[in-house]
Amino acid sequence: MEEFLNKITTLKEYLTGAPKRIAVVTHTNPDGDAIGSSLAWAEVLVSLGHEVSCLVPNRYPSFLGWMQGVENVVVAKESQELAAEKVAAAELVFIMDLNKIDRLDTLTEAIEANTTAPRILVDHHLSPPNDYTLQFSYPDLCSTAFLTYKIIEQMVGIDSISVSIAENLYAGIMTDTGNFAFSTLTPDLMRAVAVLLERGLNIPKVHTAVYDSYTADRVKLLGYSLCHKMKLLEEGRAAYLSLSEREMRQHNFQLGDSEGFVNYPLTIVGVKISAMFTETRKFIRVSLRSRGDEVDVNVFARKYFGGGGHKNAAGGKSFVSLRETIENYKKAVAEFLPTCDLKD
Ligand SMILES: [Mn+2]
Repeated sequence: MEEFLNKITTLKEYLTGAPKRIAVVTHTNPDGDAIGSSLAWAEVLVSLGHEVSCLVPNRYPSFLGWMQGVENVVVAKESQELAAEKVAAAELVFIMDLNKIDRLDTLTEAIEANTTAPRILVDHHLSPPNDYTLQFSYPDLCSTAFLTYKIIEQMVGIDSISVSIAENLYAGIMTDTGNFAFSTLTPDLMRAVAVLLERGLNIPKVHTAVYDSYTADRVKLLGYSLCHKMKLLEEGRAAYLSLSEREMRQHNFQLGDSEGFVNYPLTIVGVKISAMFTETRKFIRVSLRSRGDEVDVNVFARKYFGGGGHKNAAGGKSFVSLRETIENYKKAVAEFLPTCDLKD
């Protein structure tokens, strides 16, 4: 706690005095936590008088389109020049919900070219590289949105939380915890949610906006995936789903449509690890999920798919075909599960 407060003091020093141009950057394929924490933090910075731009490497999914401020987010893939300009002009850069800036596509170059702006990390992923000017790295926290809440609480106080800040933070917490179903759910987190409610959060509104906003194509793709593409392995202890580019095209796939599919196999009794493989033009995207302490998919992702993440949610990439990727997964779970302390 003392260490945290010392960091807040340093952060305050960066943010007092003359207004600054600030870039708030978050990860590729931005999710609810990435966008929610970025927008909430940006709103705080604006309220302190700063000029703030939120940047993402590629477009956020449409189920986040309701968030206040999201229309101003600069999508580097679509507005490359503007994004480069904003990063180049920044006097301070916040890196939200990721720890390695080499995973930001075209934004990586822009950030590295800006050698004068201090870089401040706000993140909950494991093993940050330790090369930030100031580093808020708390892998024990469920989400970057919760970490952002804690920073706001200490830096400017909870009275400065507006309805939109409350909603955006809640959306991040809700999505990163699977709607409070997994991850580190602490009394502290619930107290923070209570404060967000006091500040005007409407939980059903955010829940509906995020979870009941799918297209018919997306719901049909889920049905297709579960019915035809879900396979069980290792006597029902492991599962996977896969979607080829052709199958996604047939279902008018939109970015973000397969979000969350990987969680479904974990609703089957006995399944300890679930994987989802989606084919892109350049590689196979690998998403991994587990529940509880038995199977650490962060370790699994690092070992077999050159990726990482959290204990119960991780990801990686595979540069062989979809079929070979699935074969590799089968071998990997056969090798990995016996090393885990499985309770049944
Ligand atoms: Mn997150």
